[in-house]
Amino acid sequence: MRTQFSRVSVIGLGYIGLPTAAVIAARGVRVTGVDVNADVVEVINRGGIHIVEPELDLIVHAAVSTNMLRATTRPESAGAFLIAVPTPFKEGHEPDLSYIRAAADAIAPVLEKGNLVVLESTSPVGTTEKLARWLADARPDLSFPHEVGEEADVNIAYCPERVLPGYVVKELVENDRVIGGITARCAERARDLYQIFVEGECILTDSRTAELCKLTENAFRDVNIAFANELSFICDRLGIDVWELIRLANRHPRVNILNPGPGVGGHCIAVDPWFIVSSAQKEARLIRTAREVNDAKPDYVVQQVLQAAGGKNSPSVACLGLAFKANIDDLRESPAVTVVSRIAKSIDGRILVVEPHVETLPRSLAECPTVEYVDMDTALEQADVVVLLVDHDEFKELDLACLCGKVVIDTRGIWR
Ligand code: SAJ
Repeated sequence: MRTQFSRVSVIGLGYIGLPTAAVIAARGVRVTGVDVNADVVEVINRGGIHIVEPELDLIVHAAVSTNMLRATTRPESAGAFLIAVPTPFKEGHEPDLSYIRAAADAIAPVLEKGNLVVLESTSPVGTTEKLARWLADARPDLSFPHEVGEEADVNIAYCPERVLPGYVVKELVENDRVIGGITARCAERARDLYQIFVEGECILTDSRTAELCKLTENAFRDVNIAFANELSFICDRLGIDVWELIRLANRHPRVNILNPGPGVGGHCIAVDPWFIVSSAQKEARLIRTAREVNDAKPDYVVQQVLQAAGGKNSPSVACLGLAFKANIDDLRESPAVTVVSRIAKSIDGRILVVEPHVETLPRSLAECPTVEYVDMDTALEQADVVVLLVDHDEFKELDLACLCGKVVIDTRGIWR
């Protein structure tokens, strides 16, 4: 692959950084991956991976064994730096930019004239300009685009990741990318970097628009899921089957309602809309309300379970699924975990958890004395109440005769 970047450095080797590093390396460009976690660095340098994502093990192993990818804890000089570190929120749903700040501090000493720095982390509007200011403060000997425009020694751009967990390797290559430069030249240089591995279209804009674009995509989905969840509340009040309602409404050619569930989980959709709310408090009314509607759903499910279990002495409740969505093992910000832990706090019976995608309970649940990790047969044999929390394929294939005589709460509508 002919490119102006003879070496690319990826800062943060997590769910996005590691696959990106491996895909670039697979195109014949040398990649240095940087992570603060020495254990992660060691696993990768042995050709292994520390996260679960289909196909990732193969491409990382190939990249490391051909010496195209090497991991380290300290940044080294490179032609381009791609930052993919987390941006969680702090108290009061305010964005926490400390990982980006730490990445800036780490790469500043090795920056050189002619470098490109691209931020991929989901970020509130204005973060890329902040990154430029942090780098400029650390390196007064270099010029930066927010000060001198197109003449800058270092180019800086924002290019958000948009990949769906479970399909990362495919979507990294195939999805279109929105690339926002602090100047037009910054965006063009970043496009040259992404064209090494992206087969989708690379569309150029400014950094602030690209930042809001990423947040908008996830807020759009959150608002649409909130609409579906609100319909589930309305239907319960009116004695109507929400799944039947949505199926019928979606027969309209311009209506496409998403699915209600036990709440919205994961580290993206439940977080990113708050970055819009925090920067435009007064204006972002719908986006804030959607977050509140979705966040209210786990407690609503808990109340349904308590009601169902109400008449029984020490009821046993089977909870099917812990992951934040179907067919993955990721429990981060999972509404299913929240529901299970709140049920455990509210009833004195046994809580029988089935999750075919993990081997043990997460610590927060293992600490609850009434929560047990069991297989499906045990759960269905012993439970009085069955709560379906995740639409895993294993649960879809269940013979519904097993549910006979139980009170069933199906939060995903797969057993209708
Ligand atoms: N969910 C519902 N009902 C639905 C769809 C989803 O309750 O109809 C729930 C899921 O069960 C899950 C949550 O929403 O708990 C989020 O799942 P998801 O599949 O909608 O999204 P993520 O978090 O896996 O990935 C999203 C994607 N963004 C969009 O689809 C706009 C992905 O493309 C982004 O790259 C990713 O966020 C990210 O990293 O930002």
